[in-house]
Amino acid sequence: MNKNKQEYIVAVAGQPNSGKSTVFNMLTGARQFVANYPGVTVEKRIGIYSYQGQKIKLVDLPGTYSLTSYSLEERVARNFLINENPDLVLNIADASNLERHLVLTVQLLEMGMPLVVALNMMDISKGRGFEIDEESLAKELGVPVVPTIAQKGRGKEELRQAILKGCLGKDKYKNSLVVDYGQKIEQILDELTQNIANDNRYSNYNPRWLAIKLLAGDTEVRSMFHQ
Ligand SMILES: Nc1nc2c(ncn2[C@@H]2O[C@H](COP(=O)(O)OP(=O)(O)OP(=O)(O)O)[C@@H](O)[C@H]2O)c(=O)[nH]1
Ligand SMILES: [Mg+2]
Repeated sequence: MNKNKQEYIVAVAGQPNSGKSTVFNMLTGARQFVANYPGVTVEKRIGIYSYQGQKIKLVDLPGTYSLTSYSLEERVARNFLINENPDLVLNIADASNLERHLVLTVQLLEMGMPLVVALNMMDISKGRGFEIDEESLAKELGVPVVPTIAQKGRGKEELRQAILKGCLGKDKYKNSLVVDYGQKIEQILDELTQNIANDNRYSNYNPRWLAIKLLAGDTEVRSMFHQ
């Protein structure tokens, strides 16, 4: 448990156009400022709010379709998650385009991030005739799923509640989803994961995630092993 820290840091992650900024504004209101990520000109929007006496600091990550290291935005988002070790990640997913948006959700879970999912654009999703079983989705993912219509301020209270709960007991939301890559690959992954877990140079990282990225040929991760 992680009770009564001075402030909790929540990273807001989502694919472009998922409504990240709108959710961010809904949660934080006017208390916002802008900085840059170290060494790059990517804008870093920070917002602060208090909920039930607890200070929560939101950091808006650049919108990315995934968390490989192909683009600057992806590297910035990924490095923030690894190096700053936020208390929670708030993942904004577009409910009207859910399958595509869950790609990022699964990647965040694979990284071992404690997660709350905001299922945004519920109005558009319903308008298109989609029916999403939020409970089953939350069960499958192993993390809370909160429906929102950020543009209309809907879901604000529920989301703030889920965020606070997640910050206070984040371990419950972690590592609940493991993608099975099939026997052959799993065998290699197991061995790599164990070696990485036993090497304290990589203690900042989720060992299985690093093993997956290494196997996938991720250039940034590969370069870590060539030093
Ligand atoms: N109908 C509807 N529109 C929404 C909702 N949330 C956000 N929008 C709209 O969707 C558009 C994109 O929202 P943004 O908040 O800018 O999305 P973003 O993820 O920050 O986008 P980028 O920063 O460009 O990646 C805006 O026009 C919002 O007003 C919602 O729940 N329902
Ligand atoms: Mg935005």
